[in-house]
Amino acid sequence: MKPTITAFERSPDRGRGLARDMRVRWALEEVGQPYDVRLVSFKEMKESAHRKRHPFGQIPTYEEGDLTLFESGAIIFHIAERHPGLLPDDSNARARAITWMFAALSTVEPPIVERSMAILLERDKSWHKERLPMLEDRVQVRLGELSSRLGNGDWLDGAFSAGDLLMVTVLRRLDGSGLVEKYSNLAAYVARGEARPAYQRAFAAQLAVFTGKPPTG
Ligand SMILES: N[C@@H](CCC(=O)N[C@@H](CS)C(=O)NCC(=O)O)C(=O)O
Repeated sequence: MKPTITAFERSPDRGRGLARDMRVRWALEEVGQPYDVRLVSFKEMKESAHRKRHPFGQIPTYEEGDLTLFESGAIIFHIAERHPGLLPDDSNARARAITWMFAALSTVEPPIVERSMAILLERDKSWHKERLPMLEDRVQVRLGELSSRLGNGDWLDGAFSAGDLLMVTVLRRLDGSGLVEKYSNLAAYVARGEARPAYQRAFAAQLAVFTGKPPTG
């Protein structure tokens, strides 16, 4: 059954692929599953029809027959469980890949989001300039640790997995900050993810929403 996901009708990132529907699109492209997209405005996201899909009035959501899911990590786990290609068959390798999914969402993403939110919402506060270096330090600590673990590897643990998919999308949220570029292996890791044909298709599809023109290529 063809799933339907939700995405911003007009993404605040202007098509840079930083919104979390991008990770769901990418996962669906990796496993070759076609999907439909329901675009929602900020107003619609907070209305009861959408809150039935997503209790917190956010995107992305995922509908497939009777099943409705929210939380990008849970959606990607669901996709990875039902299709080959995003989680290894070996049970220990699979458990480690799932661990990287959690690491991306619960250890690496929070300080990155906190920094972005501070820049977005607290720029005019008198204490912003004092707080920002502390938030950036927290991000740098995580990036340094991740960089050490990745070393010369192409991916975090053997073959590309849903853990890498989430980690790359999380690191992409630092786009334009120059922070990832301080770690050449992390910058190469993100570029490796972005070079995947499935990523390219997903990126083109979300960009087409913003430009109003069909994806090319
Ligand atoms: N933990 C959630 C976060 C969802 C989230 O923050 N979505 C953003 C878009 S990337 C959103 O809908 N923001 C609008 C809002 O919160 O009002 C997930 O991973 O799906």
